Amino acid sequence: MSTSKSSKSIHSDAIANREFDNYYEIFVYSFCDSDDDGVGDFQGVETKLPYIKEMGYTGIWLMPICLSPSYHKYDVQDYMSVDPHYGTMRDFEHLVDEAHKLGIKVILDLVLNHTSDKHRWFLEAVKDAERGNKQGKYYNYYNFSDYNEAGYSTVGNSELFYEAQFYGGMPDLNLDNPEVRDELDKVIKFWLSKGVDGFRLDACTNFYTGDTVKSAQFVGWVKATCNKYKADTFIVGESWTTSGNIAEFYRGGGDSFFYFPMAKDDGYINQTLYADNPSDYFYHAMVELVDIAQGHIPAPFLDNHDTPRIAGVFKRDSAMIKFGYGLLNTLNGNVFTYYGDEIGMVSFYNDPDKRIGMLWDSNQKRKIAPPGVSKQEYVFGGVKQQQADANSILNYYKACNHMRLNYPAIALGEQQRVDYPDKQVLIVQKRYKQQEVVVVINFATQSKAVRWTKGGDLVVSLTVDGHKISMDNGVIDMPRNSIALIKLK
Ligand SMILES: [Ca+2]
Ligand SMILES: [Ca+2]
Repeated sequence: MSTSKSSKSIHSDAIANREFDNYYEIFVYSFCDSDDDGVGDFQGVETKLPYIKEMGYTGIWLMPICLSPSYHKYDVQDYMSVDPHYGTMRDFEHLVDEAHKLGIKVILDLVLNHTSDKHRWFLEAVKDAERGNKQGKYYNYYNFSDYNEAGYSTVGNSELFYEAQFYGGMPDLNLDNPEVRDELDKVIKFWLSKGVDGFRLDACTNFYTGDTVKSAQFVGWVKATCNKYKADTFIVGESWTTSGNIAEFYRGGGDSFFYFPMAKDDGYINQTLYADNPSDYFYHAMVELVDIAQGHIPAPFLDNHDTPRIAGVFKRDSAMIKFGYGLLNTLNGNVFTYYGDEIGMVSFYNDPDKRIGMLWDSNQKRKIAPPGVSKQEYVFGGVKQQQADANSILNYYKACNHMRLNYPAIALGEQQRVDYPDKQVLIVQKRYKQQEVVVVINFATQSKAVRWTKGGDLVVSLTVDGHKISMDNGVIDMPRNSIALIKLK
């Protein structure tokens, strides 16, 4: 891996003016443990902000931080608190302030579809239900039924049922109830007043299960609510569904939705590596991503805390891991990266395995392990070791992130394919404002001499094995699985 221009400097002007972000998803529990009690915390994240900035991430998404009976905290017990395992509210506010000083935005995971069954509202609702008080205030915060329907659970030993699409410990809120909307309005206002820059909305397809239009409108309501309290918030929805449904979500008024068809083993990026005609296949994905977003912000990614880690999908092959991330970073929009992927962390069988401790140093004695971990293994070494290796996965990730920051046309530009008579080579021109760049991709596992007669400067070379890209006399000499960025103007 090498870059022909220094990728070290992110110009502060560029941060102030940037219209897109490189987001980094953090599970606070497993990221960095400042007091060595076995659980990561806000102060731990704060100590790693300079690392996050240096890597070229300009925003962090914190998985849920509110008081919760679970380790993952997707079942909220009190929306206006922080879980004491992670620290105090003061610690959180300090983290947000320090992030902002470094030009890093902070968005929070907001779980509005359901609460914990330990939430006060649900405890009161169950009392109402058991008394048969169907007019009760809290009874109507949830969706009770006399019939056991799909996605419903039983109240105690009664013959009453409540909607819980995930499991009984996560009762779905009645989002049609104006009183519930008022409560959630207060929650949104509360966190925006703490300085956060937006939210990742959990479980968007379940807001109104089976009704994408209503679910999308609810996301639009969240965005409108944010607008009441703060300008320039960013809302990204978990839309684990088809491209058609994601298009429907974009019509509801949210800013951005995760593009699941790009991610995972069956997603476009991994499938590109096996396609007969990778250039056609991948260009189709580049265009579809933008078309589906309909002028809003695409949100491509490879994996997250719910999916197998991408290093395993790419068969623990460092060349494939690098190239896959390189392809991701040629796409428009706000790219999301799951913590630990930059060192090639792998996952195994269950959810906790996908959320193990970040490895800061191969020699660190204590490795964070969330409850229920079945297997914990680190294949490519820790951050410290990979920082020292110019050809590490980490340094490739860093080069990709800085490429996006230095050339906004990649994230924001209009795309146009340049014809080329080799299906293993894709050439795409991207134009944004005064900037014009050309992305050249060699999908082949052997080197290619690519004809290029339109000139420009070779400004970024992303290679997987330490070989360099060169451009001379109308030919770009591209090693296997390499990506070149040429700046026209
Ligand atoms: Ca701790
Ligand atoms: Ca729901």
